[in-house]
Amino acid sequence: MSIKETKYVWMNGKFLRWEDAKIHVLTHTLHYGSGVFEGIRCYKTVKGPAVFRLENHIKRLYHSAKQCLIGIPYSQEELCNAILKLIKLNNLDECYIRPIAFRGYGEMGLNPLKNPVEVAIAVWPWGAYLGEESLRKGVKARISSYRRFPPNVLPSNVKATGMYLNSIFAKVEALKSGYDEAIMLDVRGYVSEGPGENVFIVKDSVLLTPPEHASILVGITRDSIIKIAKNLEYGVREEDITKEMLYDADEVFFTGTATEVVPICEIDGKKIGDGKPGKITLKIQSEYLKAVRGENHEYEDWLTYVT
Ligand code: PPE
Repeated sequence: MSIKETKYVWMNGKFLRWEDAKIHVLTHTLHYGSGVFEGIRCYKTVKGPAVFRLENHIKRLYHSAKQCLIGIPYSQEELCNAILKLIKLNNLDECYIRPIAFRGYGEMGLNPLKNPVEVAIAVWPWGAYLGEESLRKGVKARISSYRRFPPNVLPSNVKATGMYLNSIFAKVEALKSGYDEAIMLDVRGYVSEGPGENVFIVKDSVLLTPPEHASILVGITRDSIIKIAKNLEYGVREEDITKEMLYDADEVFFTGTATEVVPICEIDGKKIGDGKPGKITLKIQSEYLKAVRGENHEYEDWLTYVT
């Protein structure tokens, strides 16, 4: 699905027309994956558009930037305000928000430190990440032949552009072999995450999700789901999950900003539970979708209203 263009992009402190937000072909990050980014969603609510967990996402962007020695020349507050203003200028009710900080044009070679840091934010309407029917009907996943990189290769909790080649390999392999999405294991052989999603399993009404040491990006949706599940009085544990536990689970689902909450009905041709979206998954999905749209006051703190 091609990108739905909007009117303005924020770039290095200015609101530019969409078509003018351009970079040179020798931009450092294009060659070496040296940038950092975020994925955030804004939802329509009765009080106008609201950005979900904006501060948490911007905080993680600065965490990623610090790990990559990228000094973002704006405060977190300035970027938050730029996002809110950009949504307003583009007149959007609901959108995906993509801030990126990258190394621009200057020198070539692997030392990025002399290249200028550039920052851009784009917003556009982006529908269901795993397909329109994925939330209701669920998806089929395969265990990837690509492992998630261990911490002595790359830090999984840093959302850097170059990291996503690992995700792209896993994603394309899954699609080419007839599945909707991949599930990657860590180098120890325990379940890690999807190319752009965290994974949960449900067994005997308890939720399990891989811990930080399983080479995951510690998702903000994952954190929201843990809180929602606890409030619904389900047990939640962060612990290592084997492939066997995955196949044997009552329910399995993906979480992520773009994905939201998507049931996984089949893995490697094996049905999960009865092969239909699980009851607990759907309950949690519905609570999540209410929370992001401001329909559950318990989670009001997670919303930043555009107006
Ligand atoms: N793991 C990975 C590798 C990942 O990229 C994401 C988000 C998550 C887990 C879930 O994190 P969170 O969004 O904080 O719950 N992936 C983003 C980018 C996807 C893309 O294709 O681009 C997203 O969901 O916005």
